[in-house]
Amino acid sequence: KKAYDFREIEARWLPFWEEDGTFVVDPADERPKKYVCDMFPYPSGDLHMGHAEAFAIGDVPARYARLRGYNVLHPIGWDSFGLPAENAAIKNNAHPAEWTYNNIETQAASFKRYGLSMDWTRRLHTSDSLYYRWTQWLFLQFYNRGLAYRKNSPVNWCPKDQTVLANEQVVGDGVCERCGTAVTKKALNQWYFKITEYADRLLEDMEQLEGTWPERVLAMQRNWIGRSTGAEVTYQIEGGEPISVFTTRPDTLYGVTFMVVAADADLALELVTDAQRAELEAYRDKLGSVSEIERQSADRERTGVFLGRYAIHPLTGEKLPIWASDYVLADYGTGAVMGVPAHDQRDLEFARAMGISVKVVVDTGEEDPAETGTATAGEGVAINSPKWDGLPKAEAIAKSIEVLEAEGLGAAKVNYRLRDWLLSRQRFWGAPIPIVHCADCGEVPVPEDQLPVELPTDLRGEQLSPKGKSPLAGAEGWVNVTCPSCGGEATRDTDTMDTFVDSSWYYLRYVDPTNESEVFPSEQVNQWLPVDQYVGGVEHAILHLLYSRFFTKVLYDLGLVNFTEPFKALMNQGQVLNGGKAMSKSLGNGVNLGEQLDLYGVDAVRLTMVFASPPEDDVDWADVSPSGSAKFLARAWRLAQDVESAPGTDPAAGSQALRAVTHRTIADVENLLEDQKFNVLVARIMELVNAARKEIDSGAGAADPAVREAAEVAAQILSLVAPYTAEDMWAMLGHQASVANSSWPAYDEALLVQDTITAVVQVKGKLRDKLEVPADISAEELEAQALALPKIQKYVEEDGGVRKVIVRAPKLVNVVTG
Ligand code: ANZ
Ligand code: ZN
Repeated sequence: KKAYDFREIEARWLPFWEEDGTFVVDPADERPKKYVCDMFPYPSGDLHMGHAEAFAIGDVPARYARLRGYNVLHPIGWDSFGLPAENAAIKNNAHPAEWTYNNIETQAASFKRYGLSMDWTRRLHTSDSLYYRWTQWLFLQFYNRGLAYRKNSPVNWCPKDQTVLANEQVVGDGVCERCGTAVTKKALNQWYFKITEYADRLLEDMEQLEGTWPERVLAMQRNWIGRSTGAEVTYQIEGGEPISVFTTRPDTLYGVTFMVVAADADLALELVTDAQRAELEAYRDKLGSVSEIERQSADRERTGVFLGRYAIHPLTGEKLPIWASDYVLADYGTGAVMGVPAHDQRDLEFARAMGISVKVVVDTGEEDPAETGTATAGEGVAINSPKWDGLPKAEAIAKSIEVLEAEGLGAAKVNYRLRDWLLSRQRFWGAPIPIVHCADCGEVPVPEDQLPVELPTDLRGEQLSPKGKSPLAGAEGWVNVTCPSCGGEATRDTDTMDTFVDSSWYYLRYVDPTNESEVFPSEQVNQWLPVDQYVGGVEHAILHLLYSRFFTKVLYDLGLVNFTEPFKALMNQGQVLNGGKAMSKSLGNGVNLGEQLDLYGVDAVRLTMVFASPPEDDVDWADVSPSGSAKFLARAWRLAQDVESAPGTDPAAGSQALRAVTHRTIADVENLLEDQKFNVLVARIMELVNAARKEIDSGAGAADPAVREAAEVAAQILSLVAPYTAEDMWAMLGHQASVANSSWPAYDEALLVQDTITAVVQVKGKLRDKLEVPADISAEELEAQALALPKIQKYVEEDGGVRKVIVRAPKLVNVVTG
């Protein structure tokens, strides 16, 4: 008999799937639809262990849905714009397209080898003009609705990448998400999407995701949107225009002893007196290099400049000194804060540093903050607050708002931490922003019939290096155009879009990726979407997922889709570690995926990934055994090989014990798939294979029809994780078509109730032991099992051996001795 040879098996089945079109969606297929989507890859080099894990996991629900009779869409594409291609092009004096499409081909070959159940005919690349033409078209729809606009303001700037960054791309303690360089601020004219207009809907619609998205992702989104309720209060300024502040604690109004404005905001310049101007400017000069997170951090030394001006307390008429400091952010609330040192820690630190008085207006039962240095921010009762003295916090807040509104001093207000999405980048390898700037007409959208605005193909190497403005500005032939509106001289916008714009809508495009006449066919999109199962890393918990949710809502408002959330269910796979640490070049603990595949085979690597832990947990490659997986696969495969020649007869005629295991396995695996416990599922196939092997060895051999049944079920379940081996088993078992398109085995309810009963075993009429046996056990079998019990053997021996055995199956055995 031939041995299990994964190389030979892979070489046979890979071309089969391709020729068979096993995973290609048939548009005429009328069965119910399921859309399983993996977050698409970025084409950096070849596939790595992280891809191997994520895609092995994502293939499980896709293949399961297929077996359950759904018409499954499981597509793949590439997120192929972005900086690394540009950096490679600069280094190699090439065009970013070369690096990008070479890598895509390499990855595509690896993905195919990996045996994923994907429809390769729907492949897309966001850097194809066929795709980005529609990214540009979408930008124009946003623009026409007033959801895309340009403004000049201080933005996050990465000095290394020489480009702006969205707030979401500033991570850790204020560094560039991509290169780790400390992010600075720079005043620039940039394009934004008005995501803030959707803040409430982004929050409310999370209701649809409750229970099907990981709770921590929802929490991160909620926190990022950061809804705060409170009040806006207006202060009169001596010798100046009134200013408003946002506060979550209007009940502390009587405790205000100063005001602070963001030092980097224009407001500071407007308020400062001539005498203080030089000091303020010196302070502002130092600010540029300090990150926002650092500025806000609790243990930072409080610094600031007195502006020489005073605000008037709206209720008491007291004079409040106005300061500028870096702990107040220019773009949150109104960029100005009422300082309540007794009840806000940062205000307290500032007041103590500047010698400003502290006034307690809430009695929390704690000691005086001015002495302890700890602000009392918790529950308490209002004191020293004539208009709401004695009220507990919540009531005091309500009352204070009532007073403010009645006296025209302020109003209730909701604030969001969420900022508009800064989408323009001063980089080359992205979708050009389809706007033309004309001296006479201003901003002019490129007419839709002139899309795409294609990237020039002649810029290479050094011409792409970052110079603080887009390399596109240097392509004169490209930049200079006639104004679509007046026909006069005009220039193209030279910025490109953040790649997160590309990835905010690709899952819609998979429905019809080569469509040249529309962004997507709404009717079909409404049939396929929302995506039933989305799979990807938790690193996208905010950025990509928030942006995609925003896009979907805008598309809904545009009447292009009939749903408001793009991803019905979300699964976040863990990371692949090695020795407890993320694999990385610097640690030298990287594992090469290609080598693992060569060594153990695709199925063994896939099985190892799925078996190692529940999908959402990390996999530590140092703790797993791909060679163990390979051995198991060989064992499973041999099972089919042994059964191969045996005739297929009614399994009901076979071993009932094995049938019970098989059917229990099917039923349990259904639940495990439902609960996404894919690792336990692998353990259950192993048990099934072992039970079948035992039956071959001890029972009626491979000819037992129950063994064939077990082998078939094992192949079908195994096809979810180890498709090559499963396919080969299925063929050996005599099937013509792919196991992937067989149907999920139905379990027999009657076989699940394992009717057992407790039999008592007596020696000379005395109870000596008990036995758990099937209710339909035969008298012979019961007698044999009873006599085999060690305790019984001991008594029998002491009493002079067996004289006679009385059996009342299934309940009683009495051994008469002597
Ligand atoms: C007075 C006060 C008293 C405050 C008190 C808090 C406690 P969240 O929850 O994040 O919305 N604040 C307002 N605008 C700010 C800005 N641009 N930069 C820094 N801080 C700002 O926080 C709102 C609170 O943060 C506001 O309520 C304000 O301080 C401060 F016992 O006003 B509070
Ligand atoms: Zn014009």
